[in-house]
Amino acid sequence: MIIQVFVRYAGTHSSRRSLSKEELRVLLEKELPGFLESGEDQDDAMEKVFRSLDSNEDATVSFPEFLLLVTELLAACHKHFQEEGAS
Ligand SMILES: [Ca+2]
Repeated sequence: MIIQVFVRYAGTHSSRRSLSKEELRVLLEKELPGFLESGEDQDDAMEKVFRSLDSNEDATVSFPEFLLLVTELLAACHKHFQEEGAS
């Protein structure tokens, strides 16, 4: 499922095997509404997310780089549910 999401958005421009900054933005907006705060800070937030994911600094996010985001999100969700269960 994660692969399908990646391929669907990666294929809209340029290379099908990586996400440009614009493709990542669209993916986050469509699949994770609320992940990026709306408003003036959105560009900054997007820039930070993109740079933190693009570890080899080639200005695209490859699938392994994208998985880092997914891993972080899953870890955050898991932590959230653990805390809910503990209270
Ligand atoms: Ca990269």
